[in-house]
Amino acid sequence: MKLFYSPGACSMAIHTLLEEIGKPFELEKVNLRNKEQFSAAYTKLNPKSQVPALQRDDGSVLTELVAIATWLADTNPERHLLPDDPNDRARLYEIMVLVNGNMHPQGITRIYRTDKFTPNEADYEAIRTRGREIVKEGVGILSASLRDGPFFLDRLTIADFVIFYMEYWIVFRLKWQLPHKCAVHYGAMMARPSVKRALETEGHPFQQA
Ligand SMILES: N[C@@H](CCC(=O)N[C@@H](CS)C(=O)NCC(=O)O)C(=O)O
Repeated sequence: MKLFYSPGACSMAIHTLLEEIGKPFELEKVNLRNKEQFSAAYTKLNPKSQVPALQRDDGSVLTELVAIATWLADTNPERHLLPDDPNDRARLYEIMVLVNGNMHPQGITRIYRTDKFTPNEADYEAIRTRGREIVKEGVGILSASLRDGPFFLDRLTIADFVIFYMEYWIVFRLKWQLPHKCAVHYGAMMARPSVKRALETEGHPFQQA
């Protein structure tokens, strides 16, 4: 199994999850700054030109981090990373979609990849302001959705790895203070050996900036 990732990108959710599962995997870096996601070799693998992408042992490639996380949880049932209870499952997808389907593509992307929203540089500041508002609204919902802690449900699940990458960006990219419940969640994730290993491998992205 091989994870195509970029240091500090949302692929961090899958990288940390693979470390948590603890089975062997390979890593291949796709340097987004150098536009390697658009190379012929990579687009053949993932026509969306994005990370993460997971190449499985049969050669097939899975994209979309929520789908990859779900597949990893389902194929490693002994780790109990996905609940059976329909209500818990629904809540899990509700929060993962908030983070990965709204805060990231509508908020963070507006702030850091403003060019995706307009060709007109004069509009950049207004778009970035709206991006910050979207992330802020999302953090409010996320914080209200967390229990007293430390995890999203009463035990570690795939949602925690998805929430974590957003918290990491809020801390090290936006340099905002996390609300209390998010800070507790973030602290618990940062303390996990799996997360430490993944961050070490990725070179602690954004932490020196
Ligand atoms: N919907 C995709 C989004 C992945 C995504 O946006 N990845 C970003 C990095 S955080 C990327 O590869 N960006 C490269 C680009 O847009 O050029 C997922 O959930 O996996």
